Amino acid sequence: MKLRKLALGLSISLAFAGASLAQTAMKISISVAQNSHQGVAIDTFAREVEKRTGGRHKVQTFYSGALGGERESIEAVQLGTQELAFTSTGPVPNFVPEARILDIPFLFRDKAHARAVLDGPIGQEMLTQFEAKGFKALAWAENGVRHMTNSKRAVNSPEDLKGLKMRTMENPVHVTAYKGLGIVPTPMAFPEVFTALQQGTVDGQENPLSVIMAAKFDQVQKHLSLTGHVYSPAIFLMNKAAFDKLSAADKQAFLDAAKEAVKVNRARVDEDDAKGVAELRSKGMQVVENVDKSKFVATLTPVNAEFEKQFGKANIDKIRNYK
Ligand code: EAX
Repeated sequence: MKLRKLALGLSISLAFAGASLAQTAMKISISVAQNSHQGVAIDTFAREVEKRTGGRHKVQTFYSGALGGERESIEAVQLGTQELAFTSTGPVPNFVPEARILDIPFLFRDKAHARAVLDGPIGQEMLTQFEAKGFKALAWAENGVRHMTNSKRAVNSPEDLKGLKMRTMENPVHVTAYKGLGIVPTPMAFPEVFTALQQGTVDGQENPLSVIMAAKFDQVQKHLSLTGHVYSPAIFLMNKAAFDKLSAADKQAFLDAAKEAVKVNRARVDEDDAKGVAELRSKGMQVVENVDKSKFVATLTPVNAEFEKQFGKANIDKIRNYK
């Protein structure tokens, strides 16, 4: 017993000695809880960075918007006050407008299509466009397919959305599209959403099942509709100067760590999608599973024409038709 305690004490002090040898820990943050598809992503990333750099680099993880919302985290990474962030693409277009195209509603057929585009030449080329804005984009990851929740009524078709006040991300594409669906959009940072729903400042919000569960929105929302209206990418962002300072081997280690994290992140999204409806029902939500998406697509026709003008129809078609 005594020996084991001694051994334990020794290994703890060794661990601390190791930590002091490491360079100061970098920070990475997410806006949702640790027990989530994003939590497993940054936890895996932190572990892999440490392992792959022989403990020379440590990454400290922050959850639930402890360092601010996603827009603030991207700003901090751009400024270099925070080295890393894992964020949905929600606020990204405010920094890298080229990324706007990814958040167009009904752009992707399904997750497999989206993952193929992001991992293929279109997505990889877009990652390089972050560099001019002071970021090293390490990898695309996943937030998930977004669905709508609200406290007022079951949503079966776009008519049911008329006049619903919904929190949206701070994303110009979402705001435009949701207006086109008849929603009254209220852009808001994620850490404020639970309270806004609870107090009735807004009637609803939209997010992937992974986020709805992690944020416990079932406690403040009665209705869920599987609208699947937007595929929501996520991204690992690093301050470019911090990345450039790394040795070539460590650069590769960070990129590989992000890749490993993406695998775990996507697997968790799939798991959440598979069990989400049953779990949210068991918590009391009323779920409309079979939503006629063609009605939503039809309602968005004028909005889509606008997007085609703004982003180029050829660019949108390139993504739509990617195999
Ligand atoms: O990244 O702001 C949002 O609705 C995001 O989907 C959420 O914070 C997860």
